[in-house]
Amino acid sequence: MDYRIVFLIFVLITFFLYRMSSKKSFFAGIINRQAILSSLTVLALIGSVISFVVLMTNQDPKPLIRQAGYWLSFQEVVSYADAIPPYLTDKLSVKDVVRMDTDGDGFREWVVFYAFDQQGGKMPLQGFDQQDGKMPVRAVIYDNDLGNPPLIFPYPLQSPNNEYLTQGKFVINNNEQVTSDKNGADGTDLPEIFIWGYPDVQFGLPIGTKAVDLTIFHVEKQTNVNVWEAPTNNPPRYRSMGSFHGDGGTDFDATTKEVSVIEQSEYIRSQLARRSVYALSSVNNGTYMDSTDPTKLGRPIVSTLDFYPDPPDEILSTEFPEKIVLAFYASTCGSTSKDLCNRASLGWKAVDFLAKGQKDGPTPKAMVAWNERQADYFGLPAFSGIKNLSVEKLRFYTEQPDETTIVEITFTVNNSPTKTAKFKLQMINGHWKIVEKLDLQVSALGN
Ligand SMILES: [Ca+2]
Ligand SMILES: [Ca+2]
Ligand SMILES: [Ca+2]
Repeated sequence: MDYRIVFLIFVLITFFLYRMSSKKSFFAGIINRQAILSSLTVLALIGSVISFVVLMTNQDPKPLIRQAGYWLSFQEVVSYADAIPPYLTDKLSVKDVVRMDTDGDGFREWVVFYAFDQQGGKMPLQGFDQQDGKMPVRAVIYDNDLGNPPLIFPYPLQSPNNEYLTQGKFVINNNEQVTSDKNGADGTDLPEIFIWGYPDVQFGLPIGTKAVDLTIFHVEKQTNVNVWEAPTNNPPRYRSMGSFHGDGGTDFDATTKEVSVIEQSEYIRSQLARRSVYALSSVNNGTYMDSTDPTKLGRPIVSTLDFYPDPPDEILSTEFPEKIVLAFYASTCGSTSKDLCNRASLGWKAVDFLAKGQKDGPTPKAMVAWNERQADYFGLPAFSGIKNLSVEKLRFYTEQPDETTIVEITFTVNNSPTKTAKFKLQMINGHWKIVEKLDLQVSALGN
């Protein structure tokens, strides 16, 4: 919940009621109109103050509300926070309890999110965030559909590598179908469970915030046909299908069922990022995991360095030489695809990224290769119609005083083995241009 919106609503109501109570004709004829409006104004004002305090201290009020409900019920409702035994309270706290029908039987299970303290320090007040909000979070679904009388039984939402699901803020939903099967109570196709993590979000969750973590769970069909029997979690009731982490964002495509992951940290200076796309693998039980090691993600169908979020409008004027090299290779693509060739539609011309040379001077070697159609000079099979272009690595060297620099690119194209090429670039009339290919051993430019 975004408490900024709650605060705004309370402030607006307060002002509205205050205005109303000062108008003579409003609610005419109602006895004690003034008294009613004044009480409402005071309530709205209290709401404004409380939501303001919540905003200022970045505390989640829901644990307090739950605790109040627990005491008001004479402690007869189940409180997951109070159910933690004393010897665990230092290490564990309840972050949230979500009521949600996770298995399609019409009953809303309890999804309890626990924060773990790994440092061994004292846990903050039950459910309250620490100031940086970064605590490993795990989740457990408590269900009541087996046993006589019913047992409230925990089914953990275990990530494939038994790691925590995220740190900090999270969202759970089951709005998406990843696999189609008959795993529901009466043979229906249950949607999968998504847990999105937002480790760096402090206040609520502003609309449009990109999730950093995503773990997807498949609900296994209830194998215990005798509802009187005690439940077990072997095999796991909720099986993880994939766990993704990308500091630049993690996204699920509802049409293709592909998950794309953006990793930004390596190339943050030039707004480049590694974009990886993971597809469901039919070999490994219809998950995203590796067929031989189910604790690891399978190989992505695409993994390339790319402009992030988009290339600059004036690509030729970029101040980052590595972007020029990346754009040169992208400009040789034939048609748009999910790899670096997703930039094919931009209409870049390969020759524009090459140095022309001085009038009457020698033609730079890269331009000679272009003129003589020697695509091989760049490690390319041709200068156009390239397919499956993925860039594994870009290395850039410090710029020299004479406005030259080196960029090294490691890439694959048309599914051929990985190649590495190193280029000298020069700033000419405010534009970085590729001058010539260098020996791979060269690590500095001479004069
Ligand atoms: Ca249910
Ligand atoms: Ca159930
Ligand atoms: Ca499904």
